[in-house]
Amino acid sequence: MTPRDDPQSLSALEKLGWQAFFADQVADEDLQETPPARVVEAHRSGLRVQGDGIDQLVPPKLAATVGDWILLNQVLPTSSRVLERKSLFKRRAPGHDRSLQLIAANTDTSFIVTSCNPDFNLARLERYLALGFEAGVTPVILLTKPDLCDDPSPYVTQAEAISARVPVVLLNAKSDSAKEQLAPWCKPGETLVFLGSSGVGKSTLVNALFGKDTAETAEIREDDARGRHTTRHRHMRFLPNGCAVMDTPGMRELQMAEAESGIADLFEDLTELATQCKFRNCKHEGEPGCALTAALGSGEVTQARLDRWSKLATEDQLNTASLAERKGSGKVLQKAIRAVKKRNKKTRR
Ligand SMILES: Nc1nc2c(ncn2[C@@H]2O[C@H](COP(=O)(O)OP(=O)(O)O)[C@@H](O)[C@H]2O)c(=O)[nH]1
Ligand SMILES: [Mg+2]
Ligand SMILES: [Zn+2]
Repeated sequence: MTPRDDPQSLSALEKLGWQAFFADQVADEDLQETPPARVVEAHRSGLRVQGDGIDQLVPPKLAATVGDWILLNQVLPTSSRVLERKSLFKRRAPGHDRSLQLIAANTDTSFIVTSCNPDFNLARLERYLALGFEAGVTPVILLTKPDLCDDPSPYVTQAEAISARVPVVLLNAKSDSAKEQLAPWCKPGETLVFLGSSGVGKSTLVNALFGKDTAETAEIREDDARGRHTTRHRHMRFLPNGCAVMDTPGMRELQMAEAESGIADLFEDLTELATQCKFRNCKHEGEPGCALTAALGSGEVTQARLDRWSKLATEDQLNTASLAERKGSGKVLQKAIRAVKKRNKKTRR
């Protein structure tokens, strides 16, 4: 066992996923005054944070999410400093509120879970993957429930065709081998997140990793009104080897925002082809000299995939612009306030 693999040699903070990336952002004096703590649960009522000898709730005002590292301001917890993130999985919040919703911070691997059944949906999978790439995390597709279908191979083929950069693992979440199959990603000091629709097996996989029922799966709690108990809030638990594991509830709507580079990474080949179109503002709708139209003609690219790409890209542009506008109006407002203050000062003189 190398020291890094020996959980005994990890400090309390390292067991929570503290890495050099975070330590480098903090001066030693600050560590005393405002100790580091990690957000391990997100509820409507606030964020649960844990550190060396710390376990408390911070009111929801703090702009942080599960996985974040903060320097806990013990006098005014909502004024704690959120450390720069290694990675951030975010989406446009559902509903009319066009703001961003932070889902998971500082994860090293994001498992995108989906099942071998008719709920399998390429377009939805691509949304998760694009946001995963945008987050700066390695996405891995986990295909569950192979035991409940006659032939899982068409699902594997489709999943593997999405991107050469995304590994695909076929696994029965309820089997003994699940833990072993995920072991290559369960490293000490690293953080994993399980993402995907409700019912695909995320909590079952978390349970498989822990070897006991730490997460809640749909079948254990029978007292629930509908005989179901599903994950309601995002939370993180720690494996004995010092690997942090995050479980999330299913997200019905996964809207793109600020995900341009993630979409470009996922559709790498199309993005590259688009640079060869004759016109810079080519819409790839049959304009002369369009490299994508040519690729469609040769069968190199399918219309369905091209459509999914342009739908995501357009949605992202619109949502990103509306976010920028919101941010912009904030700045305009601040500028206006400053101008008024300045004027008031002058008139007082
Ligand atoms: N047979 C079989 N059942 C599974 C598998 N994965 C999950 N399930 C079942 O699917 C249901 C939903 O699983 P759960 O982990 O709660 O899904 P979550 O909403 O993604 O957390 C539960 O009844 C699980 O036992 C699998 O690979 N094979
Ligand atoms: Mg769950
Ligand atoms: Zn074109």
